[in-house]
Amino acid sequence: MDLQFSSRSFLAAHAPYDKSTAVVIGCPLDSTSSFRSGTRFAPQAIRDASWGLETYSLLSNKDLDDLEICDAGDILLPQVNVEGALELIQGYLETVIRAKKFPILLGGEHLISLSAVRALIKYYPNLLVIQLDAHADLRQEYLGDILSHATVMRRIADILGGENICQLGIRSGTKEEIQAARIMGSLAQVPETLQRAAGRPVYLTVDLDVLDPAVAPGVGTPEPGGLTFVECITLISQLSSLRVIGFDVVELSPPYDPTQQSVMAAAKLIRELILHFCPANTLR
Ligand SMILES: [Mn+2]
Repeated sequence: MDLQFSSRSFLAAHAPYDKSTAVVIGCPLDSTSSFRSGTRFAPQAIRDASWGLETYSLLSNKDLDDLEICDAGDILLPQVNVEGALELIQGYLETVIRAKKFPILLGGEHLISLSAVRALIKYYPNLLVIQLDAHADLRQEYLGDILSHATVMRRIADILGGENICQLGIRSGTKEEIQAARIMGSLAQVPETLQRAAGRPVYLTVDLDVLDPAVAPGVGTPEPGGLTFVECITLISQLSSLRVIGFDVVELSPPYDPTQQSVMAAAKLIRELILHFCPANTLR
């Protein structure tokens, strides 16, 4: 008899670290949420919900069981010392990158993407970031903080230059943010994104609020007028030719959705992102 047990890991992510080609890392940072907190509960909620899915995807005709994924668990983070938490996440990520493993970050609030970029830029100087999000996140500062989920893409632009960011799905921002985005040229459509990202290492950050609140109401800052689930998957599959070297999914806030449809959407989105972008057996 083939004994099978569920676990607290993400679906099918049961490879030992040493043998894995991809690593799931929970980053439950939940410090600067301005409207609705609760993202610290997201990584484990996503893992638990993922067991409601199949490892095989009809959408991509691929199976998680064919990949060597390790779920490393959640990083123990300080919640008040934001810069300290960001440095900690960066350190973990650098270890994973040096081991040539594909990082899969489960947020947490959007600020964790800054740690990812700070780590990746050391190894991929030609890095381009693609952001799927309702919000531009380009404020210079928010409520007196320069480090915030509302400023994260501005901090990333400070590192990479705004021309190395492609923002998709944006439907909210201040006049100043949108002006800044236009000057940087970061607001992009898919064809332009493909052109700019061709041949370059790409980090993909997916804020779950890019989905419509009817699909995913359990997020920190829901914004009406978003993508359907199918539209979001279609968008991701249009990016599948790109050399994505890691991704995060952020801003899920499970306490705001007792129906759990938001966490199921997040888990399925992550399954598809893994199947689209994780290397099969060879490390890259
Ligand atoms: Mn965001």
